[in-house]
Amino acid sequence: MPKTSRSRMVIAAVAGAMVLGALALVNSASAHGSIVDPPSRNYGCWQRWGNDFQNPRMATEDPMCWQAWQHNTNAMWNWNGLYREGLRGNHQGGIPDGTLCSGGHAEGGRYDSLDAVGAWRAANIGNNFRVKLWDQASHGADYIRVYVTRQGFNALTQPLRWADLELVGQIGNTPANQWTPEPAGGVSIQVPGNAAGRSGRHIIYTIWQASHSDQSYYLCSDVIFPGGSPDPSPSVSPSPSQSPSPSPSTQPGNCTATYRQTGSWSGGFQAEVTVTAGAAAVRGWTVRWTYANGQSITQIWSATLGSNAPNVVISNAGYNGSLGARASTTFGFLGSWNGSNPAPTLTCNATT
Ligand SMILES: [Cu+2]
Repeated sequence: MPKTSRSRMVIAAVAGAMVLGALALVNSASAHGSIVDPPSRNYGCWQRWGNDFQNPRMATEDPMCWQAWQHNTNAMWNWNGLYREGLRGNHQGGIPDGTLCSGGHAEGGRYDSLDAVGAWRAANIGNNFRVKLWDQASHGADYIRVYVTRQGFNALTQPLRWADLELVGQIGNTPANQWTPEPAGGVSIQVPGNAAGRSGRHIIYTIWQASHSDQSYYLCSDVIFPGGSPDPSPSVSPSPSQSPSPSPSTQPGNCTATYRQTGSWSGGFQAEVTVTAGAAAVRGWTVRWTYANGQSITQIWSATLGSNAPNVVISNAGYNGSLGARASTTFGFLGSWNGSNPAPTLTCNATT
């Protein structure tokens, strides 16, 4: 054999060993799990958009997934890695209210976008249901606890707190060899839950205490139980008032707007504005503010961006301009920032 060809083979063999080594690393780093049915927030975003995560349609069709992808793509690529270590079962102590879906800023905040409050895609399920946990690494469980938000909790507007959760199902120590083998690797188990008395949109919160070490997973799945009122959406919103109004008047004071930052990370942030009608019903609204520190809006949902920073002008979307007296609606957006990011002062003008 000529010398050159032999050295190529040696090089190829070394390169092959390096690739195998790298693959082993990738596998051990990613071999964990999540709730896949009804899907956890990031597993669902990965399932729906993993092959198409830069598609701008996601911003309007699936805005909560969009903000998650914008925040950190690794929250989706590593959908199986949302865990904490060493909490010794003190889940409430380690995870502040409002951060339950990120496991209390697990992995340095990689999953913080999952705490964002809003219209996550939700699965329709019955009051007697099962959650399916896919455990790619065959850890098994010391226990799995399944909680559901109490009836009356509003997942569209309220951050998730421990006090909102009620235990509806659990299993104890269950070694992986008692679970069901999965064709794609690892094992799965289904845990039954009974959420009697629930209707409409809720969050299922699953805590999986894995068995191989003190490793606990915190998984939010959005669901809709039978009955209850549907989410507000373009197709079910009332059409604008038909009352004749030859010259619509736009006056300050017909509405108010409040600004709330719901997440922040290096270079980016998420915020939410609540628009509330005054003593009279309104047919449309416009919110204005000035960003004084270089902030800019990058994506918006449930409203129309008329003018971007520094002099921001935002109007209602087609379906949320009509508000009854003192009724509210919200819109959300993603922005960029550098240096400082104080809340601006808002003005709201409504068309009556
Ligand atoms: Cu693991």
